[in-house]
Formats: sequence, C-alpha cells, structure tokens
Amino acid sequence: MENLQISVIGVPIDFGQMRRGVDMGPSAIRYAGAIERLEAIGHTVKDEGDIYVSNAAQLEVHPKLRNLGAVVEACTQLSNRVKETVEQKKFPLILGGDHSIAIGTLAGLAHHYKNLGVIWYDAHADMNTAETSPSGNIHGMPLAVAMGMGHEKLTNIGGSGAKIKPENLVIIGARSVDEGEKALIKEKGIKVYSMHEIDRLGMTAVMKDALEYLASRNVDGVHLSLDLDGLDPLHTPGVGTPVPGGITYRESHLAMEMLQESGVLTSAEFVEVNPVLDTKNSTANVAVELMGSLLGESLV
Ligand code: Z70
Ligand code: MN
Ligand code: MN
Ligand code: MN
Repeated sequence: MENLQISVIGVPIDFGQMRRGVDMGPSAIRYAGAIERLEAIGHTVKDEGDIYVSNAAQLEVHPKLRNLGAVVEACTQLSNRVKETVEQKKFPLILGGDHSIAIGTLAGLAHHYKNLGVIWYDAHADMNTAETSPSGNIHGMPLAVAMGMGHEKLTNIGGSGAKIKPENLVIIGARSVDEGEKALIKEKGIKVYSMHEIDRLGMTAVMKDALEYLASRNVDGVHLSLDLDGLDPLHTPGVGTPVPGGITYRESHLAMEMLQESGVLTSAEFVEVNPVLDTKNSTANVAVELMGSLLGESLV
C-alpha cells in the first residue's frame, strides 16, 4: 500500500445546524486516536490543528440561512487550506464539525480536480437551498452549493461557479430526503444508493457499482464525505440527526475497505460527530476505526 503524507485539518464549527456541541467533533476524533491509528498503518501524518472559528456566531444573520456569515468565514479558510494541502501533494483529511464544512472542502479540492468524483455517505442528501430547506440549516445544503446552487456568498467560496458535477456524485445510505431534494436528484439524474439498494443488493454490489460508475466518468480524484449519521444510530449515536434503519458497522468497514482497494481515493472528511450527544465517545471511535479501514489497515 502506498505511504501517504496525510494532513489532518479540524473544523470546529456547529453553526450549520441547531444543536451545539458538534464543534467539539475534531477534539473527540483526535481523542479517539486518529493520528496514532493512521501512523500505525505507516502513513506520515501531520496534525495541522483547527481552523479558527469564533464561538460568537452572529457575523451575518439571514432569515433562511442560519449563521450564514460564520459558515462563509470558516469555509473560506478551509477552502484555502485544502487547496494548499493538495498543492503540497498531501492527502487532506478533514475533521468536522457539521456538514456545512464540505462547502469549503469541495471548493478547495476544485482548484486542483476539474472532474472530481464524490462519495457522499449520509442518511441525508444535503442538497437543499434556502428556498427548499425545511430548516434553514446550511449543513443540509453543501451538495447544492457545490453544484453551483444557492446563495452566492456560499457558491462564491473559493471562486464562483460549480465545484462538482452532478454526474460525478454518488450518494450512499440515503433515507431522509426532502421533497425539493428528491426533485433535484431526479432533475440531475444523480446516482443514489439508498437503504433500499443497500438492503436489496448488499454493500459489496453497491460499492462495486459505485466505483465502476465513477471510473466510467473518468474522474481525476475521489473525495469521501462521510457523515456519521449514515451509519445506524445503534453504532453512531453521537450525531445531531439520528435516522433509524442505517448502514451497519460491518457494511461501513466493508465500504471503506473496498474504497481503499480501488486505489482512487484522494481526500476524505468525517463530519457530524457530536460528543455531547454521544455515549463514551463511541461515535468518534467508530470514525477512527473507519479511517483505519479507509486508509489501509489490514485485518490479518
Ligand atoms: C434536512 C435539512 C441534515 C445532517 C441533517 C436535514 C439535513 N434535510 N444533514 N443532518 N447531517 O434540514 O435540510
Ligand atoms: Mn460553538
Ligand atoms: Mn450530511
Ligand atoms: Mn446526515
């Protein structure tokens, strides 16, 4: 297995949604031993620390985009950091924070990858705009923003325009999708493996199909954005929006291992770990275990 130079970047933000505490996600994941785990595989790991996020949120108040200013500020910084990391030929590993940070990650990656593949492992489609959102929470919007839809303060982060193509996106684990998101998925023909496909085909077939699909798109890199609520809350209770009937622990390890085997992964982020809602840091522990499988830990 290839020995990577991994740069770990924490984004301690909880302003993309309503439940405080997910800003402690990066600490919880580090506490669970992320750095040591990846070093043990043989990678060279540099903990770059956290992006600065003020705890006093109210930079800009918007009626339909909660804490818009704070999210824009954090994502702008993150975009720059991710861009620099890729330029240095290092593998960006981003720790959230709520899923709004993916706006910054994808903007940073887009500077380098012009045909990026994205695997979105999540109970949700995160494809709302201010107009379709039932909540006003920006963590429900990063994919729409990355496809160039939404408030221009968000779509202009890291440069104007779309950062990813809808046909290069694969969603895995969806089971709580809003009406506006369903319409967008149909309109753009987005590849979604919902819990139905996972149950029906099995994770092996789902991952094989997803990876073949991205390969057929001739992607120049693959980013994994893993929301811990993609897993069943039995395994990852420390998330703001637990949705029953999720992906199992074992299926998730298998998915990570297959992604590792494919050799196409170029960056990853783990988001929505909220230690305040967790049981003995189990959600951060699962995140770290999945990072191990994703980045080449062997079982035997
Ligand atoms: C809903 C919304 C969401 C995560 C919840 C929920 C979005 N679709 N994302 N938890 N990670 O408010 O837009
Ligand atoms: Mn906070
Ligand atoms: Mn999400
Ligand atoms: Mn989610």
